[in-house]
Amino acid sequence: MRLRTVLGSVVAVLVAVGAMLAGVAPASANADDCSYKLCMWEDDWYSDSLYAKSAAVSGCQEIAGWNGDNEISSLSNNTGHSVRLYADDNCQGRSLLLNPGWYPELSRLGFNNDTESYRFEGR
Ligand SMILES: [Ca+2]
Ligand SMILES: [Ca+2]
Ligand SMILES: [Ca+2]
Repeated sequence: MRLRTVLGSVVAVLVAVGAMLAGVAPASANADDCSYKLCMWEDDWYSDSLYAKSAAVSGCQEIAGWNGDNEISSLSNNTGHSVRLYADDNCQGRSLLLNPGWYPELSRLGFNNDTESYRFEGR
C-alpha cells in the first residue's frame, strides 16, 4: 500500500516534467494581416519592415519620418479604395494614384523610396 503510493507520486512527477519539456511554440507573430488594409514595405516584394498599415480612413495619412519616409518600395492595397501616394509630407508634392491591387516594385512606377504620406480617394 505504501509502496504504491510512492510509485504513484514518482509517475506523477515524471508526467509533469514531460509536459513542461514538450512546451508549445508561440503562434507566429509576423503573419501581418493586410486583408482589407493598405500595407507598405521597405523593400520590393513585400519584404523587410512593414512601415505602414491602414484601413481606408479619411484624411491625409502621415508615414513616420524615421520609419518609412522615403523608404517604401512595395505596397498592397486591399481596401477597395484607390490611394494616392505623395512624395512629400502632409500630402504635398509629386503624387501617384494606385487602384486597389498589388504593387511589388514601386520602382517600376517611378516611385521607389519616395512616399512620405498618402490619402485614400473618395474618403
Ligand atoms: Ca526601400
Ligand atoms: Ca519623398
Ligand atoms: Ca511622412
